Amino acid sequence: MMRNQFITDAYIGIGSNLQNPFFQVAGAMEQLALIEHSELHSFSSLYSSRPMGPPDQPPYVNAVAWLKTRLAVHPLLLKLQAIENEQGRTRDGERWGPRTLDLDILVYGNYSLKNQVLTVPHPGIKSREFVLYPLHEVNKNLMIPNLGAIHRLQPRCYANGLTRLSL
Ligand code: ROI
Repeated sequence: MMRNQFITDAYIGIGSNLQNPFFQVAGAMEQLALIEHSELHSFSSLYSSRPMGPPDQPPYVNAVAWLKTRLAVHPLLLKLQAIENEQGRTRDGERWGPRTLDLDILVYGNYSLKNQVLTVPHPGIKSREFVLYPLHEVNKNLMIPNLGAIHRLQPRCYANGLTRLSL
């Protein structure tokens, strides 16, 4: 397994709108806590959000996890995809269609990368309230490579009915 000598702060976006999304997101948190060479530092509240993409799909539950990891970015991506698959993710649906579990690497340290399999920081961050609000909740001091300070980005993004779910 490719490993890093150093510990990197990685922020993972979690989304689900099928098969009890609340349960899917909670299950994902448990699995994230088990990723090797990594530690789940903290996680945001769960949020209910309006679907981005085709509107004829159920609302989403979204959250963000903050991991401290020694995994390099690609091995980390493989771990996330394994968790998605384990929780019944299928990839045959329409573009931006409903999904049981989506795990995205939002930010990986101060690293910036773009290739066919992966773009980091995640290209959608800037315009997505369901990413920016939970990200701001977990780390108000976060600096996002190429985009800037979370505390400037979050208030500029329309909340679009995003609601924090209390446990
Ligand atoms: N919409 C919301 N609200 N939350 C998501 O996590 C989400 N994920 C997606 C698309 C289909 C773009 N829409 C979403 O992948």
